[in-house]
Amino acid sequence: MKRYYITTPIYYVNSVPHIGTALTTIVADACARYHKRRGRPVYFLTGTDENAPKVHRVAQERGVPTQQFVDEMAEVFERTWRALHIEYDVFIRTTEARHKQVVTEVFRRLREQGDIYKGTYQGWYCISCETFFAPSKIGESKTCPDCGKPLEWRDEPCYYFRLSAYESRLREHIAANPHFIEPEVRRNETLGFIAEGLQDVAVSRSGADWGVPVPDDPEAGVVYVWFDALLNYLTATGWLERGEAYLDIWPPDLQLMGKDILPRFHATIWPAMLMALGLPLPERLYGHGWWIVNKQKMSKSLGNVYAPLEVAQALADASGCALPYAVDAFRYYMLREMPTDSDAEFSLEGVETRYNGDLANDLGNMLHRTLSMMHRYFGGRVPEGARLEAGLADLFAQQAARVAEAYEAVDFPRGLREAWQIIGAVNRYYDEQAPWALMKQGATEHAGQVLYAGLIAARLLSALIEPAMPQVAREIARQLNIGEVPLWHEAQAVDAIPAGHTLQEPIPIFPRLQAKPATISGAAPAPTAQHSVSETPTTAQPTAMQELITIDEFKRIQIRIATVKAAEPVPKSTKLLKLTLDVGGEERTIVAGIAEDYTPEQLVGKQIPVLVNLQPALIRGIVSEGMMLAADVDGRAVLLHPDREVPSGSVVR
Ligand code: ME8
Repeated sequence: MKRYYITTPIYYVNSVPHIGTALTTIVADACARYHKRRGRPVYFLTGTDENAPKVHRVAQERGVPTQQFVDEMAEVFERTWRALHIEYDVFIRTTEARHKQVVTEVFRRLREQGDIYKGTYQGWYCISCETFFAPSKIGESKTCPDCGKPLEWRDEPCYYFRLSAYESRLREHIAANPHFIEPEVRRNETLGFIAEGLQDVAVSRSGADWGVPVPDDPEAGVVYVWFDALLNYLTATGWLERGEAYLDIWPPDLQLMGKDILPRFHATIWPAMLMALGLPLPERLYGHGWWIVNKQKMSKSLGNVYAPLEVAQALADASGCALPYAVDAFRYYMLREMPTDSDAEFSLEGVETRYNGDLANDLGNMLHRTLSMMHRYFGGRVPEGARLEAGLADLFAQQAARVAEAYEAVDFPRGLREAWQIIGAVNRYYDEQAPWALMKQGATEHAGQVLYAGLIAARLLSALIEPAMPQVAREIARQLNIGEVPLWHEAQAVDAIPAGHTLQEPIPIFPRLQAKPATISGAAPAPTAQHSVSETPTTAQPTAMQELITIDEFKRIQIRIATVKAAEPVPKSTKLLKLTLDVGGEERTIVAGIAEDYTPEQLVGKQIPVLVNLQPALIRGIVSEGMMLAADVDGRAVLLHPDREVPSGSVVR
């Protein structure tokens, strides 16, 4: 059976992994895991692009032999991907002998059949993008049309690949295969690129001494790095040494990359090379958008490049979450906020908001309250007669189908949103049915039935979220005591946890972030809370469990005395006031619904209790960082004051 073949680009090793390369790799890993969970054999390839002139140049600048440099850097990539729970089947390196053999063989074949021919190259080259540009694309400034850096003039004998000969076949293929290039915006970009007319591509560089030598012509230098790099996808299937057997992997089913390397390289040169070789083309090329930071492109000079493991570690430190689960939380953020058609803003505040909202409040809380009540009321054993209500069973099945549909389309934001509908449904069900009240009334069997919904939902979710959060999925399965995370179709069974089944003690997977928002930002760029907070429904607090809490639970609530420094009405609202508070020397903004009971003047200078560790919420465009507490008298707010003036920031306990 042919394996479902998924690839990421191979990354240049002159810089370390960042949230951009992590995005493509995590999306690929999530796709690979999803298809495996569906029971399909998968072949997942990633690796490093090591023959580029810029890689050689950086090694030289650092005074390290280039081979040693690429060895060390490839190791950094492999270590990082493993730490991010990336489960690739093959890690390819373009300095491997087997790859160089493939490049040599392809070059020879295409030259023999006339698709590669010798000429001279006169023109401009961008070493940063490793790209030759036609004179028509370059203005007076002689800077790269893609990255803006200065171009180098080249005047050298050179081999060309006859790309122009494939223009009409490429157009036809794209027209006949609507899923060949996704999302649609990339397809249009590619068609636009082809419409400008395809020129033959220079595929050798003379005078270079790092890379794959042009076969049988030592004077010609080395093979152009993109011609070399694209062939990695073929090398990894064993095309050269496995005879027809390589067809158990080839062609790629899904090639993932960022939008910058799709139209010209992956959707034009690459398929044309395969057409020239007479090989089947990839089924689908998917180009995601870019992360931007503070509305700007990430770049070393701006100092806004984030390292994925540092983000995960900071999240673990700030929350007390175990590192593997913080890594999964980072993966969740990457997929939930993934830029698909357009670019998306990456921010640490966004990571925190998703963590506290979707993971601690929603998923973590649902699992924890289900298992806690199961232990409290039923000694941790599934009671007799528990079964899932038909309405919920239908909803779970429908949501699982929607998640699958979205994952197939590489639309993880949608897939995860659909999965979270299940959590919302269970939390609402608990609130409506109030199993704690049922227990008090002696309706034990009914209470068991209600809680069974949480167990079945958690089991199903372990499978649905596994592509995004593999370690968390495993931990859910462990706490449910069901062994392995179920396969996709097994996960749909609504009676899979039998009466008498023993559950493990609940252990919170995602402790709520205790410190105030933006704790993990540290040395990070200026906050961009606006974007990330607005994506989240205003503090979607989980439906509170109407039952007694422990002293430890109470200790997690931080209330402090704040002094109101300024107060003003919120535009277009009759109920809201924006308060600027001093909390022990720290300034905070909160939005309070007391405009009908107090004027701004009555509030300034007052000391009031404020819940300070509440997840921030975006209210009428204002980020509210806490909640003032007041007595509720028939729906009217009545202020609470300390008995005498106290230092601002005093703890209330
Ligand atoms: O291009 N947001 O390698 P590369 C999202 N070696 N994705 C980003 C990004 C950002 N801010 N910055 C970079 C190469 N990327 C070649 C590939 S394949 C035969 C050869 C993505 O190390 C970018 O779009 O420059 C691309 O998919 C990947 O990181 C490239 O990394």
